Formats: sequence, structure tokens, C-alpha cells
Amino acid sequence: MGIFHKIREGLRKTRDAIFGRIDQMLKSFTKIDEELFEELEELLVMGDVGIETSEKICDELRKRVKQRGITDPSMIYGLLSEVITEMLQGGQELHLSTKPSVILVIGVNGVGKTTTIGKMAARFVKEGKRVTLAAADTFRAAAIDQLQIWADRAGADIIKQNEGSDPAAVVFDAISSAKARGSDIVIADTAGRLHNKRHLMAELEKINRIIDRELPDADKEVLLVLDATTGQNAVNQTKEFKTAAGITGIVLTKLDGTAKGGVVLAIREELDVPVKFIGVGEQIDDLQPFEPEEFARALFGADEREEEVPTIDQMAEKPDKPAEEPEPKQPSEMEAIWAEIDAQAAADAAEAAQTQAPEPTEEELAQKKEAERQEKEKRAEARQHRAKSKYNWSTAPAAETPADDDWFEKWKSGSDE
Ligand SMILES: Nc1nc2c(ncn2[C@@H]2O[C@H](COP(=O)(O)OP(=O)(O)O)[C@@H](O)[C@H]2O)c(=O)[nH]1
Ligand SMILES: [Mg+2]
Repeated sequence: MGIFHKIREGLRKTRDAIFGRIDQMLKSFTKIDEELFEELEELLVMGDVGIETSEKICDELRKRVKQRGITDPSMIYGLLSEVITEMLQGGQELHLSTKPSVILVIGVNGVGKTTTIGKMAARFVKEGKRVTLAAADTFRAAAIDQLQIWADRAGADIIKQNEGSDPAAVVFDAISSAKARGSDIVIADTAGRLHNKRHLMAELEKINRIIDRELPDADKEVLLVLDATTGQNAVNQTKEFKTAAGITGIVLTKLDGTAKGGVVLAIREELDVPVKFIGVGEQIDDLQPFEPEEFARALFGADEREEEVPTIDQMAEKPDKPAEEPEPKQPSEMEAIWAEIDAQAAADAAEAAQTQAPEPTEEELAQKKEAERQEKEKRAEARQHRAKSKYNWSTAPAAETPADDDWFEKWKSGSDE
């Protein structure tokens, strides 16, 4: 499977749920008006783009529509793709030119840190680099074993100690070993869950200090791994780690399993941290460097559309066609679209229930209920916010999206376990 095809497949759920809907919605309009922007913003918020970022996108669209004198609603899709591509650009390069250089991988439990390290190692080894993995998640023995399996698969060296040993000492060993063997890159795995948040942040700080002391001039990437399926909660996690660990980039995993891929925009825009890799599956080659243009192309289904999304130059050349043959003006189609989204979700759920024979566990049911609750809340929030803000974008409050994971909340306040 080609790389682009993989990314496109990985983003299918997000594309279908959000950008496909946007396309459809735009087609129902015969002129560009405030109602169109309202509905667009609502769809973006629904797609986990975040309220602040959705507003910003719509503002930018209004500006460009005005500047270029665009009157045809079908042009908005291309404009949207342009704005989003620009938003995603910049900072996605990895800085790993020294020998050795270091990648410290952090993030909460279960987001895909170890898997990502395995995939990254395989990628670097394939490029002819020598890679040393540091098993600095010493919290559980299984974590060390899991990294060992990935090291074997990827053809990387691994430095490990016993469960419970000092993670900073493991990193120290790995750096010494990398220097001795002439490794190009040291990649350190870390624990995602300790006794409390304070412990975890202190541990990451200590590891950072060891790296800076042992390799003061080395290039260092601190990559925060985020699970895209957690949507806005990923934004909250970034805030937490950003202050504590000086992250240089994001790895956004599990995009293949979610329609919440729009969160990539919220992270980029609201937190100003570049996404450097995306995970689109569990296989060894399912980690891809983040390419903003490719990502946007996949998101907008550029290669699947009958017509190419026109480029800006093409748009400038093509005079807007006068609306001589307007389609019968329809009332807002949002209700119909919502109903369709609901119906589709119900159909998906029914299909999933049929194909995954066993009864859902209590936990799964609870998760499903929670997801439904969040979805409702998000919708209500978007509508409420819009009604309140009266399009006074400059004074509109940034809404706090409640975290969708009790455990994370508890973990944040340091009260778990
Ligand atoms: N579908 C999918 N699953 C992933 C991806 N990345 C990681 N996973 C899965 O997420 C689970 C947790 O991963 P792990 O690396 O152990 O997380 P860690 O606790 O952060 O180290 C595993 O079952 C992985 O296979 C991805 O991009 N797509
Ligand atoms: Mg792990």
C-alpha cells in the first residue's frame, strides 16, 4: 500500500464524518452568507477542531472570500483546504543531526508510546541508522518486555534494567552505550502512569537533566504522544505536558480508529506545538512523518473528488459564475445532516454490534454512553457558544471542553492509585 493511500485510509473516518459533511453542506447553499459560515463552524467544532480554531478558520475564510470577491459556495471547500493546509504548516521537521541525538517519548498510559518507538526505530534502521532504545518505563516489567519485542522487530539495540529501577539511570546507560557503539539515535521510552502526576513530571525532569548533562550539544526531540481517539482531551494533555516537559513535537496516534482527526488543528493552533508523526495503524510501517499538504489532501479527499479542488491561481483565473440557474433554495440542511450523522452512527453501531459477536462489556457500554454524552455536549456547546457570541469573534470566550476521561482528571490532580 502506498504511503499516501495509507494516510488517506487512516483518515477515512474523519474525512467521512466531517469533511464529507462540509462538502455536502456547501452544496446545499446557493450563496455565501452568514448562515453558511455558522453551519461550517458547527461542523468543524463537531469534528474536534476546537471552538477557538473553528472560529479562526471561519474568520480567515470570510476575509479571503471578501478579498477575492468569491460568490460561489462551492469555492469554499477549496478555500478551506487552503486555510487548513497553511495552518498545519511549519515546524514538522525532526532535528536529529548530531551523533548521537536523542528522542524522549512521553505521554499518558496507553496512548501508543512504546508502539510508536518501535515504529520509529524501524524507520530509522531502514534509513541505515543505528538506534539504541532505552527502556525507561520501568514501572511494569511488561513494558520492558514490550519494548524488547519491538527492538528485535526493528533491529535496534536496547538497554534495559529491572522493573522498578531508576529510569534516569537507564537513560544514562543507554547514552553511554550509544556513545560506545556509535549509535545515531537514542530513543527513550517512559512511563505514562506513576503514583501521581507530580512523580511522573519529576521523573521526566530528571531524565531530561541526565540527557542535557551527558549530551549537552546533542539534538534532542521531546515527543508527546497523543491518542487521537480522545479528541479534545488530547489538547488538555498537551497543556499539562507542555509546561512540565518542554515538548518539541507531537505524535498523534490511532487516527485510523477515529473521526476526531480534526483535533490535529486544535493542537497546532491553540497550543502552537507542531505535529511530527501520525500513527494510522498498528503495523510497523503505520507511522508516518506528518506532511501538512498530504494530510490536508487526505482529509479533504482531494484524490477522490471528481474535480480537483481548484488552486488559488486557478481560482483567480476562473471568474465566479453568476448564479443564473440557482438551485431551488432549501432551508438550512443542518437538521437533515445531523439526522444523517445520527442515523449513520446508529447504523455503524448496529453493524459493529453484529460483527463483533460477544456482548459488550460493562466498561464498553459505559464508554459508549460517555461518548454519546460528550457528543451531545459538544453539539450543545457549539450552538450555545455561537448564539452567545453573536459573531463578535474578538470577545467570544474560549470554551473549556470537559475532559472525557475520569482517570486523566484524577491523574492530573495527583489522586489516582
Ligand atoms: N489502531 C491503532 N492502534 C495503535 C496505534 N498506535 C498504537 N496503537 C495501539 O495502542 C495500544 C497501546 O499502545 P502502547 O504503545 O502500549 O502505549 P503506551 O502505554 O503509551 O506505551 C496498543 O494496542 C497499540 O497497538 C495506531 O496508530 N493505530
Ligand atoms: Mg509503553
